[in-house]
Amino acid sequence: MHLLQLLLLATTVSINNSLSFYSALPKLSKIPSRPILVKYGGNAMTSPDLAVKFASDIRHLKSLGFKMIVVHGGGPMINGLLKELNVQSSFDEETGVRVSDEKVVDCAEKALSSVGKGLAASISKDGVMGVSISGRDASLLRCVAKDVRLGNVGEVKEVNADFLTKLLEIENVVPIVCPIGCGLNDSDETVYNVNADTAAGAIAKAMNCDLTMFLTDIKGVCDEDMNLLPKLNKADIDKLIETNVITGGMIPKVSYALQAVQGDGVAMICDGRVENAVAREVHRIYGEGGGSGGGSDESGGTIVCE
Ligand code: X2W
Repeated sequence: MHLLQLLLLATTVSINNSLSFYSALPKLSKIPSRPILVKYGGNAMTSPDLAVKFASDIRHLKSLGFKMIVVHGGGPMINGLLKELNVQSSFDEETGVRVSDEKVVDCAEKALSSVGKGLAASISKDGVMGVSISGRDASLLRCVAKDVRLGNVGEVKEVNADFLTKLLEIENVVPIVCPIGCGLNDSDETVYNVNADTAAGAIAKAMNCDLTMFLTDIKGVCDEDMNLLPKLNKADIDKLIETNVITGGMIPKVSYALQAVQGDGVAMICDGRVENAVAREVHRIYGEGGGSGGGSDESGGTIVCE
């Protein structure tokens, strides 16, 4: 068999595999008119195979009519560039964010921009158009400094939701947002490094998302014995923080998840190491017998609601 025939065969097998995978998922009973936001963290990006499946899930859901928004991180990629360029940086113990002087922000912007362009390219197939935009474009993420001790780390004060809404109105476009922000006022020309969970929470709130998924590298929010907690509301979360069950980096994640669900939407903290996690969960939540208040034991993560 010629190389070209082999390649064609491999492509056909892979297309058929993904078609049969999606057709085996629960049938959808509704497609929300409000957007779905997926926060794709750097730690969930490490396997090329998972990354291909992530892009395929986004295309699949977009083609079904879901309004998809991706907000990406890239912490490990920023670490790599900082090391390569010999730029020193550290993480603040209290908040978990990267202390960011101008040089660090410059590296973060370069590394994140490259991650965003790569994601846009892998999503842009079969008619779907992934468009990578920085939070500085169209003043999408207007920020102030979170704390002078942290340098130019941005706290998002305003989101240009009109611009994102217009992008979503263009057929087949999936906005892919890079968490770099601009100043709150036009006179503030500071470039801000924004934690990607912070950016996702703020965008989800401003866009009134129906579902916000935080893909990470653990199975979800767990108890002391590492059992998954399938569904949590604000009162549960407050109690779990008070009793030191939810600690460290999970505290900001659950607070951004809660920020994202103001209203009747839901958020989900789930394991990005699971193949096709995005499509599986969306089909489960919007599938027959599901519903956005769902969250059964079959869940691949923790549902967070008000
Ligand atoms: C983050 C931005 C990237 C990020 C950073 O510099 O690492 C701050 O900490 P992950 O992969 O989602 O962690 N910014 C201020 O959040 O990426």
